[in-house]
Amino acid sequence: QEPSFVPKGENAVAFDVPAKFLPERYKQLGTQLESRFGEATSQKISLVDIKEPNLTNIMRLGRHENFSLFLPKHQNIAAELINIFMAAKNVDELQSLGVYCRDRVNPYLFVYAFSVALLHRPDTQGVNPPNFAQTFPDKYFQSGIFAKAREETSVVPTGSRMPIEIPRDYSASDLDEEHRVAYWREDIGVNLHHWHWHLVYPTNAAMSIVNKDRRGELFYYMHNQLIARYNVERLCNKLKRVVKYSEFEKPIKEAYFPKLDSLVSSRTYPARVSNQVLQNLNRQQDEIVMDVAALERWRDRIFGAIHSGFVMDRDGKQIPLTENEGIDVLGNVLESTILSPNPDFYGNFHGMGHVFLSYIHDPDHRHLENFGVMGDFATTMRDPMFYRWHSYIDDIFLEYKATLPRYNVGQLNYTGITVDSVSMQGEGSKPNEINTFWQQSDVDLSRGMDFQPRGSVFVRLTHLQHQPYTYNITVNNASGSPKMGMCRIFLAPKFDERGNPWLFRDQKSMFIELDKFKVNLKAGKNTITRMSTQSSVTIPFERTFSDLDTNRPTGGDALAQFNFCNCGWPQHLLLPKGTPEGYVCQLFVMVSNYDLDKIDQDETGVCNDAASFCGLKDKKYPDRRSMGYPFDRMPRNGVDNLQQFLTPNMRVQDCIIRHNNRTIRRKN
Ligand code: CUO
Repeated sequence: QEPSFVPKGENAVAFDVPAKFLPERYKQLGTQLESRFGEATSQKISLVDIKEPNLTNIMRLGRHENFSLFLPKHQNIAAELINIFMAAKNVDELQSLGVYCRDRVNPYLFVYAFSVALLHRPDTQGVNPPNFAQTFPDKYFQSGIFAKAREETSVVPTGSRMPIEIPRDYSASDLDEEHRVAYWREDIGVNLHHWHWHLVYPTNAAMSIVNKDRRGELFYYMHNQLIARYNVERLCNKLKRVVKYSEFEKPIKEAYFPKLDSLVSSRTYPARVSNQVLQNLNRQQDEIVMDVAALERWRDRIFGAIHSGFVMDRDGKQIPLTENEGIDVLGNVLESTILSPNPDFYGNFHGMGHVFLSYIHDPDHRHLENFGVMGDFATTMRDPMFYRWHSYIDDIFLEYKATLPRYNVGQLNYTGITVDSVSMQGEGSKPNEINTFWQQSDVDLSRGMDFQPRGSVFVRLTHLQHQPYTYNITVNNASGSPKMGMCRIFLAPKFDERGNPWLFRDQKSMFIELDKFKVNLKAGKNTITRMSTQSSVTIPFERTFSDLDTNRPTGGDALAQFNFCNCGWPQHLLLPKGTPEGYVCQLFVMVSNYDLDKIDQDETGVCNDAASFCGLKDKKYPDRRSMGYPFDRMPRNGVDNLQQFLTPNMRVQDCIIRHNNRTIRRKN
């Protein structure tokens, strides 16, 4: 009799696993495993026979190690496993390969590589794996809750179980001023978005997977927006903008104690105490032997490329950094990806920065410690150092952007089109005044807790939320004929940390994108209304939180491409927190000439709701302009402030974001 493995859950489905698929240890246990796992099975899936893949290199990463996509060793292993899954001739073979590998290779690695394959194989479009935060809750929730969850599931029957509440302040206290924005850094939606973005845009895999339209530029822009959003959030919490981390010999004052345990490696994510200094790395086991000086060398060469206007490829040929495509090249150089024209010369600046910071507590492995949260895409945004490091990355991109020609009035204006008024209207609120508050939502943990009694167990977490609102925009089209425009909505604080109005050159880096959409303008007056939930930056609230098992769309085109669909900023953080007294922002709306913006392609399809940050699946980025337009460049001569920047097709409106410090429970 052949044994079966059963995924968890009451209506479990089991694979009928041929004996030769089983790892050696389990082969001996055959029928005993059947009785251990087989009892709740309601359906069995048989598997086709396959030629066993060679996993020798892949298994150099142990089953119980942590997995980091920043480490070149792990990247190469992941690329190899992705290739194995991509090469499967059909879905049946892929399924067999999945079962075969699942019990041999590292679980994080497996889920990553399998997800990338599902996302990129033409025959698995519409497959919907479970929410990553449910598969690996240890990367998203503080470690203390798992013992409680075990207790709850062991003692209390399903139906009577109470959600386990995660307090808002668990990773530090207010003695640490950086903790004021921990609610944002540790938000589940923020960290899920970041994980999914890097899943959609890997640095190392087959060329056909990595080489997506403008992916280097999107690396710049998406992370540029993360920094802008973090800075606005800091200002709302009376913190100054984040200070870039560029002096590698200086102690790092920001400490971080993540309070996360890896359930796979049974280790705590190491902490970083205050005043650590970057050290040379000598970790043989991770195949990382590198001096801090390498980072400095790469940095200097990248600045050299920016100022000379070209990068040099492997053969010494100059690749000019052109006005439109230069940022894309630079993005791939800096990140760095296999698209970098010369990885030996420009190195792996961004990725190795993550690695150096993630090993700062044990640079030569003498304590046998693993990497900290900075070494993992799923956790790195929790750490204050993520923002200091990415501010530096952003600064390098902005240094490059400052070399580009500035937009003249003709490149900004849309002749004949005037934006007459704009406003934000929350339900039951005064115009241009939006409220934020705390909300509690529940997430089911049970999928990520193997070998436990069955049934759901929920955690209840508290996150920021804003009231839904609508933009009302009136536009006059004096051209005499119908026109099409691209409506671009941004928001920035009205004042700097000192309460002074901004210089445009500083404020432009504080504008966060809220939405971007096409508008049809008839001749004469037009009124545009758009809901906050329609934002091109965010995914719907439900997609961050719900158990996708019970909410998955069904049938044909409605089937969501999960991994892609879950790339997107969380709707509940579309707006910054604001302040109790009312934080003054400037809402900016521009209607640009669609003839110059449009990409000729069919844009219908699923998962196109967060295109600003994530692009469109298998399509071109749906906006021809430089990402961040019109704020991506230095202003033309004579423009010192936002008012001077405006052309008739733009409009600014003051608005207030008011934080109400009460907590509301979301109904499930
Ligand atoms: Cu997203 Cu540094 O790129 O983490």
